[in-house]
Amino acid sequence: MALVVIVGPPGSGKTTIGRALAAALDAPFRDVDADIAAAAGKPIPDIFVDDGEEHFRALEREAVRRAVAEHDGVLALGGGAVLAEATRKLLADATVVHLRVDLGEAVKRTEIDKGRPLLQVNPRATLRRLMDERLPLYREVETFAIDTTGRDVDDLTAEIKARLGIRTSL
Ligand code: SKM
Repeated sequence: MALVVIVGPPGSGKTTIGRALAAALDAPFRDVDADIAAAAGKPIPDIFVDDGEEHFRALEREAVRRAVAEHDGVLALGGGAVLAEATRKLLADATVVHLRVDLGEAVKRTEIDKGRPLLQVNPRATLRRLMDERLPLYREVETFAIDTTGRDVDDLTAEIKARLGIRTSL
């Protein structure tokens, strides 16, 4: 069994790069945000509006716990999943790829996406705060980090695959 977990701030490319990495490894891809929306029967912005962020975080902790237990392959977490100490503990023994990105590029990559409830108001300032607050948490769980700023998906995928080769038999 081999699991590769992808973490990083909004706009770091977790879903895009995670999907490409899974294809390159010939392994299944799973996205915890998609799991949460499917289980709730509604999109994530609706969960935030109807039930609040705290409820979303509880759903997220459970979805991560389940996915880590079940999944073989590449698993992308939501940008805020590492806020939960229980989740960080769960990742202590996993292979975790931390995707980094500059603030300017994260703003560009996320600005047209209405599916990001935390970034609807003042996205640049919000992203800066989230990235500052969360960087130590991503670092705590990472096996290695890779900066995605200005790099294309194929190039990143090849580098991650090469670095994983040392650590996993996937
Ligand atoms: O999990 C979703 C949700 O919109 C919250 C979030 C965050 O806290 O950065 C990121 C997304 O992946």
